[in-house]
Amino acid sequence: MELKYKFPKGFWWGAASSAPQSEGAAKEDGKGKNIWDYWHEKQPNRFFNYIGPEKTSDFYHRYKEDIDLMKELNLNSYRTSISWSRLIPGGIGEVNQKAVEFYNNVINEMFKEGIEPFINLYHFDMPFELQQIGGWESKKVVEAYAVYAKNCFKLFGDRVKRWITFNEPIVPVEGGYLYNFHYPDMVDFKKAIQVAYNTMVANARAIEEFRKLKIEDGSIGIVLNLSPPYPRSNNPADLKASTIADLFMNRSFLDPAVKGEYPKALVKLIEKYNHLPKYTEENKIVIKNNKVDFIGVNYYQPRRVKAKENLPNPEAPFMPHHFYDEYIMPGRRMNPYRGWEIYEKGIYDIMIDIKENYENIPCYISENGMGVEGEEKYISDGFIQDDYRIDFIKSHLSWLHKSISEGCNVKGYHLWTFLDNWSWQNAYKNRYGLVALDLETEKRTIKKSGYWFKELIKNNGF
Ligand code: BGP
Repeated sequence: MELKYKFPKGFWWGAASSAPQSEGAAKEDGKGKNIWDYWHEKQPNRFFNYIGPEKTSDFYHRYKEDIDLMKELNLNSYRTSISWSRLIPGGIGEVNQKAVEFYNNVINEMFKEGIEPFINLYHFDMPFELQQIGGWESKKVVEAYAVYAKNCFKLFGDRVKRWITFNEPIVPVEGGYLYNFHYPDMVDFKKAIQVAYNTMVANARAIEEFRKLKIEDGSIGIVLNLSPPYPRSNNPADLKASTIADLFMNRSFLDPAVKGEYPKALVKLIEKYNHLPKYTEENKIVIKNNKVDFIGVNYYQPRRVKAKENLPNPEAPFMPHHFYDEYIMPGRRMNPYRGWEIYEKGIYDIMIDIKENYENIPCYISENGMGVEGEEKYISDGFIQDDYRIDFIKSHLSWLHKSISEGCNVKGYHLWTFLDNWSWQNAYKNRYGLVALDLETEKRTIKKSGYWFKELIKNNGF
């Protein structure tokens, strides 16, 4: 068969998920509470149809069945995370042996089936006790994370070679401290900046511990949700708005992770408004000396911006949106269920940026996907005919392919996600999987996209 898009040999084809979104068993075998367990207990109304993280798709008990299915779909790699509150209930102290047994079983089973595990240490799931002492605002939590990370490397690093410190570290900052979609549900720019900074100190501390252990063939990276900002026009005011959005939303994590320092323009801007975080010389040095080996890029939607239309209310809480407005481009194509624009070229623009401005550091697409509500209506012949998802993947892959042909150092593509999973406040509203989950029976059924993905991997292209 003549393929239009052939990918490099050894390309990582797989999918991503996370512990809190798939494991369930939130109260079993000694697992401690994390902020999601707590928030759902206190305010179940914040979650779509009141569904919380206690059940989800039950990977804790069904991991064998799921890994079998991954193999059936030819996945050669898969990212999930370790739940900090499962491994170390309370976040500090003794390691929970039941959790060690579970993660060992998962990792061994994946290797047995020829699927390489990519293990992420933190996917939005702060142990509740640590949130009570300030979460990422607290230096003590940063150190507890470094200890937790070291434990993970020691326990599983003999087999796991690809480690990730954080998934989308900007999201808990936005969700928890600015825009009300994660616990602790605060609106406080100063805290947001401190949390963002401390997360990057924690990232560097974990990398420092990782390097000390000299794990053979091991590499460690970070997963960032990036999008080049697209200004409404070339008007200088729109361009300025776009540059500032870029500093806040992309460079704020990309630069310290890859270059070991923050962009000067960002520091200057935050300083001007008197919001610099507390830091020590030691923090600066640890960030400088501990850079990532690779970047995972999560890409779902572009960010379009324009100059502010109205002066911000001087009494309203300070926000990054003090400097720019979101721009709703006429004629944009939308995924109406998630409310996200679909713009495939974004994936290419990000890769070119990494190539040109970040020394072409190895990277891969660590998430990309399409969440759709009410997919049952597309069932025919007993399974979901999700041609829209196949089209979505194809069109993104074609732009990714173009970036590779222009020399970008792209190692793989992981779809969000393998099996319909629990999505934070949206719970099971939008389904992203290659495999459908029946919430009542827990039955798994491969969708048309799953069969297509299987062929894609088999052919290493389409
Ligand atoms: C990313 C997260 C994932 C996943 C995905 C889909 O930001 O890393 O955890 O949830 O987005 O988004 P959502 O679940 O909000 O629809």
